[in-house]
Amino acid sequence: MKTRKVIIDTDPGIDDAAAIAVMLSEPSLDVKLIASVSGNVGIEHTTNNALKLLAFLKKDVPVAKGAAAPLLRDNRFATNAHGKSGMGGFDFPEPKNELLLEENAVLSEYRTLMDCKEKVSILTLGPLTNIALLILTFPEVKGKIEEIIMMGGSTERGNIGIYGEFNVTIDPEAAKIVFRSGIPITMVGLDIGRKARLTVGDLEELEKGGETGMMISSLFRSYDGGHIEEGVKMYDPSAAMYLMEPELFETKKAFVDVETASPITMGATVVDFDETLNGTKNVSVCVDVDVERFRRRYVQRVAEAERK
Ligand SMILES: [Ca+2]
Repeated sequence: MKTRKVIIDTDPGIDDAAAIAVMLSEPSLDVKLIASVSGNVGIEHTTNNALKLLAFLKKDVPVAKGAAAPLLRDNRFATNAHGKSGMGGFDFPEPKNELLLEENAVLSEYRTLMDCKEKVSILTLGPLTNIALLILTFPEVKGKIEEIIMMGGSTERGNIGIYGEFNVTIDPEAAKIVFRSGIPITMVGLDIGRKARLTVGDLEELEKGGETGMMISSLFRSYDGGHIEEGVKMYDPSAAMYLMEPELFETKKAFVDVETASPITMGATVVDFDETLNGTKNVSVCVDVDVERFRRRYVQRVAEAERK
């Protein structure tokens, strides 16, 4: 079977866990590395959460610890949505510490990219600090990256500012470096995750499917203070699903850049579909998702994960 090589750069995080769980059971994917980054919670927690999740899923993927803070700015955590440790709401087994590499995320990503014969796709589920450092430190990796699929940004409004989405706004300079890198990028933004919602009925389906479904449902039931009546917004899982089933999504090319100066629109992704700013179209932007099929496929994938 053809395997597509993938690096996941992530700040687990409840929805990160829900994304990673379905990716590690997808037979066409070969996840070579999970790199942690500071974001939803601090770097010790995000790294530990990745190791706990792998212990729970019984999967052996190397984990590399990444950046402890954004390039220029102070950390701002999302403990209101994800809890103090980032993955509260479920009792995970002890972290699988033997999977933690000695080298940091930037070096580990570099080595993984250079050691693979084929190009590698990178899925980013957190701030882009590691990826910015990677492409500045080792520009030769650009030719080894198939594409970057990013949960980040928004074509509409934000969740940490009026227009600022969390992952981009936490480290806007890093995001700007990545958007300007010339590497093919697909942006799965906040507006897609807000549309692709699981219902309470879907969570009940997940619970019937087995332990992985129970874990994901428990996390989501504690997510964002537990407000699930309007559905669970699937931010990181949308980016993961795009990687595995792009046909569920509609994309449109645009010039995308990041606001890094204005205090009132800090971190806003400026998504120019119409060449107003005369920028080169550098990003394939997700503009729609087939919500019914997305929900069905996600729930199916979690049930399948149980058997792998
Ligand atoms: Ca995340």
